[in-house]
Amino acid sequence: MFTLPDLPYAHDALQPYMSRETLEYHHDKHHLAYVNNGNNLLKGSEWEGKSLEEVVKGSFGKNAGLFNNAGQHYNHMHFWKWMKPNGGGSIPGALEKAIVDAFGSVEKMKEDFIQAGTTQFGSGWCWLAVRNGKIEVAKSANGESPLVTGASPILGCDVWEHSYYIDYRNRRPDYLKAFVENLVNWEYVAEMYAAAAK
Ligand code: MN3
Repeated sequence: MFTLPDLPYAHDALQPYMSRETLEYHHDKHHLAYVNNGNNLLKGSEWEGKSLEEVVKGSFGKNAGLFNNAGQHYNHMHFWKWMKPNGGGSIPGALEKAIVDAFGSVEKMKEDFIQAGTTQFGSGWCWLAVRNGKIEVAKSANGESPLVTGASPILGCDVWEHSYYIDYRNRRPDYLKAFVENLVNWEYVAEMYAAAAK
């Protein structure tokens, strides 16, 4: 069964970059709907009792309703932890080195990440993911993630309008810039990198 995790900070803790109102809708209503719909669709399916990652990978291309909700549950479970108050800032050493190896510089990685989020047409996500030990930028539609292309997500930004329209209206690039510069919890990204690069 899927359950809605508490936010790891107060609803107003990410202001002014992400408002209390956005988190009240996004976490308390949107994420809850993915959890409830996912549980209803999981019941009696061949994926009942499997881990969330197994449900996401297994249902992709086979059960669109379950995949959409399980995929979004997986994405949002991490999304809350990929942010923190006073985020952005310095990147832990081993992760920073891997980023520089892959992109040439941290600045280039940020540029490519923001570009991916800006050019994702319609709803979706932009990503940093590890594939064969190397970090890459990706984008995906709707509830998809690098999990379904055989890579391991280590950072994702939700570019569905529900994630930014209250605070940024149509200015998605400004939202992405604020996410990268002021919200990312790089310690959590480094944890996921360490697990994925093993
Ligand atoms: Mn969302």
